[in-house]
Amino acid sequence: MMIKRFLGKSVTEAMNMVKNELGENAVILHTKRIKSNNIFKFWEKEQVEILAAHEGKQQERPKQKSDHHKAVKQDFKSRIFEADDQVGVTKKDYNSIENEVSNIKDMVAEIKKTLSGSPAIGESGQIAAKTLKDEITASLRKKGFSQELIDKFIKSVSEKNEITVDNFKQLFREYLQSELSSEYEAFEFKNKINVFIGPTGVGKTTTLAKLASNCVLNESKKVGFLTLDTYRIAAVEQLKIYSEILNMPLEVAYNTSSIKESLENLSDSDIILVDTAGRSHRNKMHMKEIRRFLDSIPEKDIFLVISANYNIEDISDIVDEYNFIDDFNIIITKLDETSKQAVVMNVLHKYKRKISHITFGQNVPDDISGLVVSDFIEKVLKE
Ligand SMILES: Nc1nc2c(ncn2[C@@H]2O[C@H](COP(=O)(O)OP(=O)(O)OP(=O)(O)O)[C@@H](O)[C@H]2O)c(=O)[nH]1
Ligand SMILES: [Mg+2]
Repeated sequence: MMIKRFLGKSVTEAMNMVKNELGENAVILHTKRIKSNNIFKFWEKEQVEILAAHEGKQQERPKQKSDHHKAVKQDFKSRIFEADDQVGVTKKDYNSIENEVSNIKDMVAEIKKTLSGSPAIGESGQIAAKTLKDEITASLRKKGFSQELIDKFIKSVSEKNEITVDNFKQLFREYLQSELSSEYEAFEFKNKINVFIGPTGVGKTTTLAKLASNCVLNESKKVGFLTLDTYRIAAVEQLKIYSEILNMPLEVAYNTSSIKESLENLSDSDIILVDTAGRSHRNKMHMKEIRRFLDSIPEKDIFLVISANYNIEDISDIVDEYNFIDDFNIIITKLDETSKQAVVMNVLHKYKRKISHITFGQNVPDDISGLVVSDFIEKVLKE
């Protein structure tokens, strides 16, 4: 018979030592808790001493789990409980030790994941808040959403909900649907006179031709053109071609004082579409001139035409320069030329002004439509 003394920090540890050295069939002779003598280990208040015996050679551990293994394990556990009874450790204590060990294992696994650089996703699917915020920001920026819109979304939503990897897309969808007015009214001209303004080359004349064609072809309206763009020789020619194809009258006003007369010449039209020269919003002289001719046109609706190719900072500069006008619609052109369709949401989110139309190609009259915000949100989120 072989008798040996084992010292462990806990019953589990001491029993593991017994098991490793003497095997599963060792006999526990005596178990007790003892105080540590080492003054440097004063926090280790107690140790567990087990005196165990085994007949014959040290037992070889079974290599694979089997029924035999389970039976031995069961036997082993019941021996521990017997031993524990002697030192005053109950079955409940043993379970709580087991739980604690398993909690520590989980914590270590989570720390390992964090240190290895991958996001620490816990059992609930939650992700470390900062990492998640960065990931959301990166994926929405890629789609073209502005930083301002993303920040407002994260701030407003995280006050009410816990954002997780799984729910963030749905929360973002709900945020856009509630923040961006999604009431759709089919577009119709409310005023007889409609003026199109905006930077150079954004598609003002082309958009005006698309709208005129739709009025003539679909609504059988009488449309007249007035152009104030006499800066480029080709500008009047461009509108003349459309007016001839559509059989519509065209007036050219060379200065502000002739605008009144030109409008009178078009008085029997149902709708008058006024084209203007592209003007830089950064040029004070140009902006003054726009104010002057807008003042000289009576009751009218104004459409600010902006290209989707601009970034939100440029768009902000443009819209801010035109903020002297109380009310204007925005038309966003050239959506076919950008992968960042979210520009439409950025504008709606920032300005709360109506986007009356979007255009997506050079074809007159097909490549234009009204904006159904809710449908557009779905389209952008799917891409
Ligand atoms: N891809 C694309 N091109 C467009 C769109 N709308 C207009 N264009 C093109 O953009 C170019 C400029 O269009 P215009 O209508 O002359 O632009 P504008 O704003 O009147 O230009 P200015 O009068 O010089 O200020 C033309 O080649 C158009 O065919 C669009 O929605 N998509
Ligand atoms: Mg033009």
